[in-house]
Amino acid sequence: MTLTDSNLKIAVQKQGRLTEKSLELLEGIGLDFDFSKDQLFARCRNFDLDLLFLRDNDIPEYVQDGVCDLGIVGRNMVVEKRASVTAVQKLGFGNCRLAIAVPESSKITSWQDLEGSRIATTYPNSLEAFLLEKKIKAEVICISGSAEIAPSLNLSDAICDLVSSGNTLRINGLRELELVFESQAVLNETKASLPDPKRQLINRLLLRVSAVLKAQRTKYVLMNAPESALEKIKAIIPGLDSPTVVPLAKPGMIAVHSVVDEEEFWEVIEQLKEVGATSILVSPIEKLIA
Ligand code: PRT
Repeated sequence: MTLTDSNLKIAVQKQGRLTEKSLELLEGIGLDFDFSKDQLFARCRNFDLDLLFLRDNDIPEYVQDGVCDLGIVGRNMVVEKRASVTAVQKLGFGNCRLAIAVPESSKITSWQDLEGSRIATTYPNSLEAFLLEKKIKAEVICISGSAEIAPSLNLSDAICDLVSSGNTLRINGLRELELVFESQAVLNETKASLPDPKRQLINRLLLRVSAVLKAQRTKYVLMNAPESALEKIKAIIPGLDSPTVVPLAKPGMIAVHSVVDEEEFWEVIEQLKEVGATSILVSPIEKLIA
């Protein structure tokens, strides 16, 4: 099997923290692949698309150079590689932050104290940009992994690394000092010019991605309420355009169907109960196409 030029090419991490969720997303938008563990690319059975499995630090450049049309990778990698790509969609997984940390016992208590210090990192470009912005002169020590060990080996006074739960810092006796930036997995598009058929394929794909992500962020809500409460309910949940309202067999009662954002879900439910909604039924949404 070989790659087809006219097919859309999308890169995902071959093996790592972003792989499973990236493949889940692609399956969630209806793409059907057949591949084995060691394959470097896979042909999609029901869309003109090839999936490329790459190291995550190679993906930003592949997308920048147009070798791949799209790529799923952490924002941290795009920033570090200074890749010129278009971030088309934040994907809501792979959440982490690039942060500076120091040993618990360190006299360094704020970023200003980093002046003259040695900072070990696998993110030299991002760290240098941070130091430049803060006008701090510090020695950047590039290492290829396990930055957390550097202070105990007296290789550095601080580290700059990705943090998610903070457990690795704690286990290694480090405390977080300063946020450099937040990151999550992002769908990136090449800035290279693309022929019209490929552009159309991208648009079709993006519509599907946004439908799945919107559905993940929302819940379908169905409730009974007195007809007199309708205006108040409408004010609480504006819905997609407006809620669906169905009269019930009991006079003066209605059923209202709508969509509620996951983030404000509990506040909305509490407010609905206050204005008289009962039998509130909540279900997940598979896809939401506005
Ligand atoms: O082999 P390849 O080059 O493809 O991948 P990799 O091994 O370099 O990367 P991988 O799979 O570890 O991470 C891929 C991406 O996941 C990163 O580029 C981030 O976008 C994202 N991500 C999210 C993370 C983390 N969370 C994370 N916690 N990447 C790494 N970590 C490491 C961090 O470096 C530190 O060592 O986890 C440790 C800290 O975790 P906590 O939970 O203890 O704070």
